[in-house]
Amino acid sequence: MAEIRNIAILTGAGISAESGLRTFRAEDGLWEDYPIEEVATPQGFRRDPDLVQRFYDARRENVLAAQPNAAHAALARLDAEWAKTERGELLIVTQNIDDLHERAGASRVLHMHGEALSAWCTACDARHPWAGTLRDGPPCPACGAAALRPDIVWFGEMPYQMERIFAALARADLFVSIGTSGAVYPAAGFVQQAASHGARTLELNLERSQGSQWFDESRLGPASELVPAWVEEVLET
Ligand code: BJW
Repeated sequence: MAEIRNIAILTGAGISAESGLRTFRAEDGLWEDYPIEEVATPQGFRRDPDLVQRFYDARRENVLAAQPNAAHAALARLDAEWAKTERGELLIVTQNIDDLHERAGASRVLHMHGEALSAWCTACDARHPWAGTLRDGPPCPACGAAALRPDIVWFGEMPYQMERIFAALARADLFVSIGTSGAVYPAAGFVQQAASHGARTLELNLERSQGSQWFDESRLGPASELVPAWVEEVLET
């Protein structure tokens, strides 16, 4: 195996499933109860802000009640060990809006689809840490306007920090995708981006994702088992 220096990791809802947070596209997934176009688009928010605020108020509560699992802990360990050895860069790009990577102790985490525990003021553009509800229209702590929305990237909106992500993918020797279905772009295209720059690509998932054919290797099983085993392997190289 070629020497691994730079690692880019993409995580999705599957890594938090064993922490009790629902995924989106499973038979019992979130989109079964809440149509995507109603709760995860700017048009849906304009049509029925109360429904969307209630949906994310409930998601925020679930996030606060959840605890990191063994997969989050293993990635946090890898993050810390990789920094200590100074072998190269590491970035965890998560599509998840929960803060379980951070609570497990990871520090190099980028939330490309936003964060449940953040509110964004559409009047003054300020962002605020937010643990409470938004459905009652609280004032923005910066400008006072009742214009706070969840700090979430909905369909048709630009995911956060794409330049930083593409730079990390271009430098990666190893790209690992964990617990994501590969149904949503641009994240679904990261495997091809990384491979086009020469990275080895690995997916860790309960079942094959939609883009499984693009990976050099797929390992199937629960993240709480696959991720700690893979981290152990990488740290031994
Ligand atoms: C386990 C497990 C266990 C379970 N262990 N594994 C036509 C073609 C191509 C693209 C488009 C198109 N029409 C529109 C688009 C673009 C659109 C898009 O991709 N649409 C698709 C539906 C086709 N994308 C966008 O609009 C994005 N913006 C954009 O593209 O801007 C333009 C741009 C241009 C150029 C460069 C960059 C940008 C924005 C997407 C926003 C997504 N937002 C959401 C909701 C907000 C967050 C929230 O509420 O939480 O983000 S949608 C939802 O899906 C959420 C997730 O982050 C995202 C991905 O889901 P994920 O994580 O993969 O979950 P699941 O449920 O799908 O899969 C779980 C997986 O885990 C499964 O595989 C299980 O097997 C596995 N699993 N238990 C291991 N224990």
